Amino acid sequence: PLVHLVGAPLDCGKRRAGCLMGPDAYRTAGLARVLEDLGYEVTDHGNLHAAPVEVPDGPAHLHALGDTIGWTTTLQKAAKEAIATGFPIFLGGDHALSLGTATGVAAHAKTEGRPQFILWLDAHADFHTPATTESGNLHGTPLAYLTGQPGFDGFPPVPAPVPMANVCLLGLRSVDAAERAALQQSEVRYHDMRQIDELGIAAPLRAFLNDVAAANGALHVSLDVDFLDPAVAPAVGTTVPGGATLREAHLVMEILHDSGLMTSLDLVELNPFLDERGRTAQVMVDLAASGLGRRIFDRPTRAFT
Ligand code: DIR
Ligand code: MN
Ligand code: MN
Ligand code: MN
Repeated sequence: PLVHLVGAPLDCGKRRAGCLMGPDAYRTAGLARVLEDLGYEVTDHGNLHAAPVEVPDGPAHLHALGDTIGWTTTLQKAAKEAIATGFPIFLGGDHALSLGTATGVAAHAKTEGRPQFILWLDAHADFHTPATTESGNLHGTPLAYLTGQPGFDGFPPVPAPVPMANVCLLGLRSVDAAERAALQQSEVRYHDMRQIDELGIAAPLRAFLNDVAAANGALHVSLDVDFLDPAVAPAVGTTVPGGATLREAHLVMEILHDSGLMTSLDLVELNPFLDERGRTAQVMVDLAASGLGRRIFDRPTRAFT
């Protein structure tokens, strides 16, 4: 099987700089070698750049609108191409990356007659529209865009909007008022950390994956560094305490691999400028490895009864 590594050093989705170094941090942490050791053929496509766009006169509160539109154009096309021949891993870059990657892979799924599903692993809901965002940071908007919400003037049209019911958020613990209201009125599934504390992380994930399998869906997974607790993943500008443990995150990725359903993956929001001796980059590489089949043992050992 073929894995495409697509470097997307975009840093336009929020104000704090540093995510532009993300793709090279993943390379330095050995992502390609780890995947080759798992038996994949790996092609590293290097780092892409934003398509030049005329900077639209958007609302003044939106940060780096033109740059974000340019990246969305580039990544939508790159994602469509990459997923046609293999398993793409998009190396971010901040979460504005998914404006392009998720809509690109969804366009491909549509050509195959398969419904697209989205698993969003994040402390945040990223469900703002340009009209509701208070920060003006467009990394907080990809889920609204990819589900076809209005207000994204100047962005490329969404070729295949993902139905709200096909979206699952896991790990929430920082949701703005407008997002909270919109989510509660929508068919999006969302599981906050409190629910994960009570149910464990496997149960809601398995329920979602059952629906993906029943629909013969394609599954795009978007992994934000801040899904993890800052104690294990400090290299992100928007740390929120009380996140997933290292084992909860690995379990998610291991279950995803067992399911055979994941068709594409974003690794986003890593800010190497904030890291400690590369440990967050290493954690993200290890999680990708679990998602692509790294195992402690090849078969389960006998359970305690
Ligand atoms: C906040 C933070 N909800 C915003 N969002 C994200 O600016 O809209 N932080 N995605 O990582
Ligand atoms: Mn395909
Ligand atoms: Mn995010
Ligand atoms: Mn986040």
